[in-house]
Amino acid sequence: MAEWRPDAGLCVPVLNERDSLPSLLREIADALAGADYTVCVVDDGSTDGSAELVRAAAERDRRVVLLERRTKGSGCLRGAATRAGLEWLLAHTRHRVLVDFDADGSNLPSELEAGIRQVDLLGSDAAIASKYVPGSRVLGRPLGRRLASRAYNLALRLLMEPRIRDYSNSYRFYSRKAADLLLRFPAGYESPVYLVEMLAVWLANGLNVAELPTVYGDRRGGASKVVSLDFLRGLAGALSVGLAYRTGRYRL
Ligand SMILES: Nc1nc2c(ncn2[C@@H]2O[C@H](COP(=O)(O)OP(=O)(O)O)[C@@H](O)[C@H]2O)c(=O)[nH]1
Ligand SMILES: [Mg+2]
Repeated sequence: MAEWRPDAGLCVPVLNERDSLPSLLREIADALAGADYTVCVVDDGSTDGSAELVRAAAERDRRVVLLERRTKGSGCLRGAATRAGLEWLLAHTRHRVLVDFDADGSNLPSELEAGIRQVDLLGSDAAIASKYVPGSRVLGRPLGRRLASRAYNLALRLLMEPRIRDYSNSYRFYSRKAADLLLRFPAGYESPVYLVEMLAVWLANGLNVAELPTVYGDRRGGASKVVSLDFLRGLAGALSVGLAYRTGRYRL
């Protein structure tokens, strides 16, 4: 039998990440040397030259693709950006596994292969790089943010499925089947609440979701786009997704 090669489409939402993008693209290429992959970067009008940087990378390397969205409004639109990237990857590639990956240095490219393998070879429909399973570590995150994340996840475990420990990490791996299922639901939240909705769709429809240990570092540079007001809005949104989950709204 031929040796297994990772095969994945990575979707990377980007807003002003010029400082981390060059090393990130290099580290992804190193981690996936020998793999069949595409990195789809979705930029929402960065003003720091991120899009130009990715465009130049795409000219050198056909595995890198830049999607530029003309967005209106303010706040974090990362849910919509991720969905746009996912639609592009499903329409333009045949990758067997899709990966959501942040550009700020929080997600380690060295974990890509294990996540892709979990879905492609080990039978999970989706795998979350989970901050809260044995073996995981969270580095350099301020205490307030850690506590907020713990409380947020505890509330969601109580409302949805207690066995899922991390509803908020966006570093995720999933099959085309899981991706297709997401697209059968209208886009809901644009903010990070979309992360909870993705899980609501998968869990409500009996998909098999695994959690893998991860080392989560806080962003390496630049500013988070999530501010306190976003957090409160996010909490309200997540709780309403949790309640809708309980009433069966996400079941097909
Ligand atoms: N395309 C796009 N990307 C975004 C937007 N907001 C955040 N991002 C990207 O999404 C990823 C995670 O954002 P971040 O601010 O680190 O959120 P946090 O990890 O929850 O603090 C990073 O790669 C950001 O550049 C947005 O409105 N549009
Ligand atoms: Mg981040």
